[in-house]
Amino acid sequence: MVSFQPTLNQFIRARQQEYPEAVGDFSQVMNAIALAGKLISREINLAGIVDATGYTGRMNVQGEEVAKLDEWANELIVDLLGETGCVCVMGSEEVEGPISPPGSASMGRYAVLFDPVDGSSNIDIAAPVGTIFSAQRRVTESGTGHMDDLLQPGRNQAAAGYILYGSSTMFVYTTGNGVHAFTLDPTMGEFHLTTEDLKFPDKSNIYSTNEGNAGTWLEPDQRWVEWLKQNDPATGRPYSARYIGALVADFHRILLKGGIFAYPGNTAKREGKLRLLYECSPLAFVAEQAGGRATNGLRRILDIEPTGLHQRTPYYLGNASEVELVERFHSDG
Ligand code: FBP
Repeated sequence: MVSFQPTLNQFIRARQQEYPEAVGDFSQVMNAIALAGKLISREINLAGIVDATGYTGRMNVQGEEVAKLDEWANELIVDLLGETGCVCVMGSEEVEGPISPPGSASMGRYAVLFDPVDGSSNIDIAAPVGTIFSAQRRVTESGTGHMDDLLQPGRNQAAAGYILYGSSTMFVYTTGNGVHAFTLDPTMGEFHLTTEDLKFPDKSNIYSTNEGNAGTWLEPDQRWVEWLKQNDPATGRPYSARYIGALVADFHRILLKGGIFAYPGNTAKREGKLRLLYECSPLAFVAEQAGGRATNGLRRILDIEPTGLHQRTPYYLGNASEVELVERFHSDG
């Protein structure tokens, strides 16, 4: 038997035995997301050639300029998920309201949330970007899906993960049974397993945050970041600062090298910038499955009851010890 690393499809099929009730919908949803990832990876690599850089001139529901690739990738993911017939409703960073797949395709069992191109301001400088996704079983009985199927606390996620478009294209996901990472072989067009059951390393003195905002942060965050920078080798300080400006890429480094990513709130925007449902919850699920932790400074991200599709939250995730440290700064007030 010729040995090679199993493909994503083979790995999901092999693990399907863990779910006796499985009928194949889940693997169809994951395969649609993986296919979207391969196509987006190619488009990003050729961005300057295929005129995929720059902006559409439109603003999205977040009040942000829409990059051409944001729009293209959003439509691609909606189409591919819609075609599976397994998805009853979708929520995207790029679209104000719930997205219903056409016709009977909207009767599916899964509700899917996604950020088509995370960190899209990095596209034009050829720096890493990502796609973030989260799938949960519907809560409404039948028929076309509904906002209620999307507005579920993160602990209800059936699967979550991201695709990183960096020096290589990675697919990282969890279904609540560990975190598994795959690398795209563009010559074969296949994601191959590279790490099974990924765990945060123990060592962790890297912090990743836009410290340029520190002047408007709330006092506990200002004290926390000053503490990280003091010179005290006994406690591994000063920490090293690393920031790419794309959540997926900054999180992937923290997952492999250890440390903490933070996007605090500030005096003007106490809720911060990052979106709970399609940025923070999915990566929080991955972080917890890798032995880490994710909070808003006071509360577990996966226990926050969502009230709006595009709601934001202060965000801290990484090694459990590092997140607990920043929580102590917040609870000391
Ligand atoms: P989008 O690009 O999907 O809107 O994501 C938001 C984001 O770019 C994150 O990826 C990143 O962590 C953060 O915003 C960067 O914000 P800032 O430029 O304020 O540091």
